[in-house]
Amino acid sequence: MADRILIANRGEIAVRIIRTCREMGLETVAVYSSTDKDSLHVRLADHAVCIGPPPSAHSYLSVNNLLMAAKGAGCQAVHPGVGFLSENAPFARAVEDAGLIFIGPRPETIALLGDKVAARAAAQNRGLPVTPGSDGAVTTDAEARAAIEKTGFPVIIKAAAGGGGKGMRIVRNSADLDENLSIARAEAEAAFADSTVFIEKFLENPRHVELQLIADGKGTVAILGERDCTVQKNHQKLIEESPSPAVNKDVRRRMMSGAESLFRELGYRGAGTIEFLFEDGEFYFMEVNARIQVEHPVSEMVSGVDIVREQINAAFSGKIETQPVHVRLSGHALECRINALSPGKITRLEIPGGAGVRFDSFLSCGCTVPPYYDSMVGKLIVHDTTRERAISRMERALSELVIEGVPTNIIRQRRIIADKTFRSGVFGASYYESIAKEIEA
Ligand code: MV4
Repeated sequence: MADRILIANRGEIAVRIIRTCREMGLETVAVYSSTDKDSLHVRLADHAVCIGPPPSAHSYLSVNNLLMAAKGAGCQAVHPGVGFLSENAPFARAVEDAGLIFIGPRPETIALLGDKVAARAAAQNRGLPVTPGSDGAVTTDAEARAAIEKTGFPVIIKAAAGGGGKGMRIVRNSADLDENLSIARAEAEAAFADSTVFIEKFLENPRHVELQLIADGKGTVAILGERDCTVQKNHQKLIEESPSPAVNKDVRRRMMSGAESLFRELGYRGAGTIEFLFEDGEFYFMEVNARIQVEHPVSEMVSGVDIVREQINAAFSGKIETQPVHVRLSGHALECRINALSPGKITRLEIPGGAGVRFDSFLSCGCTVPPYYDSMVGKLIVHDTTRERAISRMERALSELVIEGVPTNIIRQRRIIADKTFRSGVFGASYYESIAKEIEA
């Protein structure tokens, strides 16, 4: 009997995972909240189980309901996807305690990397440069001031349990420090039930560059190049590409060497991403995402590796197919995230195609975009030989994409792709903000 995998997620990532499972001859069990009963992931899976009402706290975030579904459907393994419980160490542990395979890093690895203070120390120990800042957690005003003695202003206060921009505060002068520290600690406590924060020198206009790694859990680590995710609005990535237009061979080699060392030391298993800030030719470790990421297709397009397949390989057999020395990256890939600007029913859908074009989505004509979850409805990914050609191909593919019934960000993505600063490749964190007025007009 084929192995059966429960996909503990919804939307485009559930669809993405089901596709690879099907190609690997693995049976799939979808889970859905009542609002998602007609969703594409439910139709594509071999089996489907309702796990509760629409609010995610009672469905996609319910460890108990997910485990009941997995055991009831006779699953051997659980894939958490992205978001929801994908970086939740107690969930990974509960899956393993139920005698199932968790398709992701070991629970201890997730726990360590989820603590941004511990992750920063681990990275520093493996020789990765980190942003100047506090040596560990900061609780008192005096500890904060001691850290800032070394860094100077401006600084950024980040939550140890945070990540992805949640609960961050920029402080530009001494007078504002104490108040911001207490607000940051209160926000961290409210959001993550953990008030631990740390301090970093604030870089004014860095790029966001991250490495995609896959590892077998026993020290074999393959790196599928970098992704540049500098185009962000309110910490939400909008466009990702590989390779980065800003990273040269020397920077890439140094980044990769420290990253490989960190993942080997951790005995990391499965797919993971190391995020860096990059400014003035220097890179600084930011955090590790111990899961597959939304933007993984960009790395799949330049490497030819199926990252979901390698996650499953690592979890099931402790082996990956990719040999680290045989990774060959070719051409340039771009991804535009397609977001619904409000929920509703899709009345018309035209999907782009042709050479080098991929559309990962859960949309179909007549389906609904529910109000309860993430607004991302799809990702348009293109690949071509050079950045210039990938941009032309994205422009063409976006012009073919038609979604009616709900307003989307397609027109905004077309404006960014047409923008001369985007095309120049020379921009930093403040790029989106600087063009937001024209883009959102
Ligand atoms: C920073 C930073 C500047 N200095 N840390 C963290 C979460 C991620 N979403 C963005 N984060 C940042 N951390 C220090 N020490 C600026 C950002 C940042 C950013 C960085 C690169 C590209 C786009 C960005 C958009 C907003 C914030």
